[in-house]
Parts: sequence; C-alpha cells; structure tokens
Amino acid sequence: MAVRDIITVPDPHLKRVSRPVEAVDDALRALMDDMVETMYEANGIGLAAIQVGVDKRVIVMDLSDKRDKPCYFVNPVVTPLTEECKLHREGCLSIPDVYDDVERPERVEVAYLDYNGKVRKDIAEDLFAVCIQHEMDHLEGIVFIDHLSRLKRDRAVKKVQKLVRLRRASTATV
Ligand code: GNR
Ligand code: NI
Repeated sequence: MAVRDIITVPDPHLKRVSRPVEAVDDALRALMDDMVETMYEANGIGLAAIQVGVDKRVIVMDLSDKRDKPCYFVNPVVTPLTEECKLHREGCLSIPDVYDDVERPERVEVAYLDYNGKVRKDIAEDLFAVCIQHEMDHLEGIVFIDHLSRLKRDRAVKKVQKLVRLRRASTATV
C-alpha cells in the first residue's frame, strides 16, 4: 500500500469524466487500498480515484469515528429519493482550506459494486448522503465550488494556487 499525491484545482484532470470499471480484480483492489491509505493520511472522509489522477469510477469513504471502517464504491449510481434538499458545509482534499455550503438532496439511493465486486445497494442520509454526492460529482468532473458563484469559485482557485506555491517553496529544500 502507498500514499499517493492528491491533485488540486485547477488541475484539468479534475474536470475529466471518469470511466466505468470493467472488472473488480486485484489491480483495482490495490488502487482502492492506496486510496484508503491516502484518504486516512489526508484526514479526509472520502476520496474519488480522479483525485489521485486515475479516471476510474471508484470512490472510497470512511465515516467512522475510529477511521477503521473503509467503504468502497465501484461504478456507483446515485438516485435521489427526496426532493427536499439540505445545506451542508463542504470541503475537498483537492481544494484545501476552502469550505462553503452546498445544497443537495437529503436522501439518496446508491447502487454499486463493493471491494469484492458484489452488487450492493444502500440508502444514504446525513453525512453519508452529502459525501457520496460530493464524490459522485468528482466522477463527473465536478468539484463542490462549481456549485458556488463564479466570484467564490475564482477566489477559491486563487487561494489554492497560492497555498500550493507556498507549500512547494517550503518543502523544496527538504
Ligand atoms: O474529507 C472530506 N470532507 C468532506 C466534508 C463535507 C463534505 C464533503 C467532504 S468530502 C472530503 C474529501 C474529498 O475531497 N472527497 O472528494
Ligand atoms: Ni472532494
């Protein structure tokens, strides 16, 4: 297992539509293992493969307090179950230090293949619903700031670019 680099906006990979997975095999499980390790290291609750530069329809998530219950979603399909939407403050590992409210349906159904390629279906509410919809957006090349005004989006990208430049400068001689 290995921690991979997480790409940040405005990396054009984040705009790519990810491609369906053809088989849940050992190579895919190795990717999913790396994604979980990368997510834990970054203290995230979810991660889409495109955030490590891989354009496959794969998501990992862990909403447990002890960070010991990783979940895997391959080729997920999300269907809203309510018209009611809820505002939730979101963040993204590809947009560090930016947080804002996004409105999304509050209950959704998610159909997917699990770590072993088994077909599964869950009902998602609360943070699970927020997170799976945030991750599904990544598979479609959408990030949460795309749901904000253009002014907020432009500001967020500039802030991230500045942060990344500073980080590079401070780690260049390590
Ligand atoms: O770690 C994350 N936290 C989070 C908080 C509120 C709404 C969505 C998320 S997902 C994010 C990790 C991430 O960037 N996943 O793509
Ligand atoms: Ni994200």
